[in-house]
Amino acid sequence: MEFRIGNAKIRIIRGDITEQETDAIVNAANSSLMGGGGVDGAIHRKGGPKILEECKRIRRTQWPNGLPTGKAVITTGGNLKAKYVIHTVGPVWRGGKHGEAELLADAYRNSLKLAVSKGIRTISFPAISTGAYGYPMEEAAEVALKTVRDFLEDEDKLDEVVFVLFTESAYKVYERKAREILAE
Ligand code: AR6
Repeated sequence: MEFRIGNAKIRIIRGDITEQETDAIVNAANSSLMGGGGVDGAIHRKGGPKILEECKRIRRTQWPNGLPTGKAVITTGGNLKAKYVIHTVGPVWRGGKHGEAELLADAYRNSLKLAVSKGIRTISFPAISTGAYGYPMEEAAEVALKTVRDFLEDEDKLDEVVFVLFTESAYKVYERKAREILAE
């Protein structure tokens, strides 16, 4: 499924983010930047040790106490097809009244800003926070789609944003929400 916002394309696909050939893929990391399960585990496994080395350097030099929720940093893509990995930390779902939506929007927005600042033109996102962090898929999809749409409306330096959904059910939720949110 495909939408156009200004000069940019938004694509929604079912797949594995580690297989994407966009300039960058986004990692749903945790504050430690030392890896984990889900998307994070898959990226480090397939991307190889260079990614972790750079994450360690970022911890030493930039974020000694860990990357705060909603912020983003960038490393090499190592052995991945994508040249870069942008690591961001989504919020843990605590019922929805603890600023989760704003923090999730920050994670998307700061990833996009960092991409533009590095000259990246195509980027893939997983459904940040919707696995181990428990964010409900419907609410997360709404935040993701609206934040990316608003960003692309003000910015012409990105050509393509891909939402990569791992399961059929997640794909279906995004598809339905995208028809509401992205269709003119
Ligand atoms: N490609 C695309 N999507 C995937 C993939 C994949 N290869 N694998 C899982 N998903 P999660 P979070 C989906 O748990 O909720 C890690 O341990 C998955 O179905 O990866 O932000 C980190 O280290 C779900 O919809 O990220 C953190 O500690 C979505 O990706 C913590 O989990 C996100 O699930 C972050 O939790």
